[in-house]
Amino acid sequence: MSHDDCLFCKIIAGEIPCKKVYESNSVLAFEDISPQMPVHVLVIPKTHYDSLADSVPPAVLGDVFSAAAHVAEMKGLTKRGFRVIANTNDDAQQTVHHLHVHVLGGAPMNSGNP
Ligand code: DGP
Repeated sequence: MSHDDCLFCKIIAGEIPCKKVYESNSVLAFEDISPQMPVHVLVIPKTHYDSLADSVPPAVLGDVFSAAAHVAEMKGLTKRGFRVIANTNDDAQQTVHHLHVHVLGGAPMNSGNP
């Protein structure tokens, strides 16, 4: 189900452009518009869920995390390592309320990185 006022639903619908990295029947991965690391890709389910706290079916989470691992491999991050982060609701400063994970890597990280 798509939400009319959701930015990421608009990206999925092709109404807003993105730099696509990977796509399957159930997920889309694209470059973050404001990268915080040399590699910063967002992976989103094509079905709208507000966040990780939105009773997301395990199959959807599996597809999202499998795609995150695939994107990390595509970007050459597997050997050196990478982070997968899901900011969830206000305390975590989630700004786009469509479930997404950030795939971050390409340089050493510490606690100061996202
Ligand atoms: P979060 O804080 O976890 O909700 O992260 C949302 C991310 O979405 C943030 O890193 C910036 C990114 N973003 C926001 N608007 C756009 C957009 O229009 N296109 C792309 N590619 N990324 C966006």
